[in-house]
Amino acid sequence: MRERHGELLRETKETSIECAVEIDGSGRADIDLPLPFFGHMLGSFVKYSGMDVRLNGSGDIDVDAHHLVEDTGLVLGGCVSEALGDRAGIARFGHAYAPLDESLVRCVLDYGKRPHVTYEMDGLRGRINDFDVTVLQEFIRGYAQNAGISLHLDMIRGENLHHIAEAAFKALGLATRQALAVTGTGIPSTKGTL
Ligand SMILES: [Mn+2]
Repeated sequence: MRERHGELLRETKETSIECAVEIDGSGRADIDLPLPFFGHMLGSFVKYSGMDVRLNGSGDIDVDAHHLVEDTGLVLGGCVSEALGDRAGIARFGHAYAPLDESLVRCVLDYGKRPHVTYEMDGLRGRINDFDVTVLQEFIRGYAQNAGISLHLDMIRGENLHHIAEAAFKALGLATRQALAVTGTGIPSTKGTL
């Protein structure tokens, strides 16, 4: 099988992000971001996705975390899309429930190049240290947009913000691992193209 590898460098006046992805990895995350909680969440996603991801990012976090979190999603999603090429042979669909103690989140997705996000995470509001966890939605949107996925993320229940967020990123990783598994040879679409 072709090596499924993607890399991107994106520099704007707001952020600078460099990223490399191996889809067929071992869940190794080498992440350097000035947002420790967000880095921890990305590490969870990567771990359960089975991909290897190296990502270095910096940006105008003195404004707020919004730009860097959103742009990290765009760049990581772009790397994954590049790595997947024409997406021949992938399972395409994936779904997972991830519990973390009292919290439970469900992720259902389709890597079929139809970007869409339904984000029903109403309990994920507040701050962890100085980090506003509502901004995690910007990562999800950016990632879905550039990875080309239709994504439904639903919080079933939860109390602790750290647990809710981490359950969401684990569910995204688990569902991604399923969807990107190579299970066939052809383009997984009745249209014959994605
Ligand atoms: Mn944790």
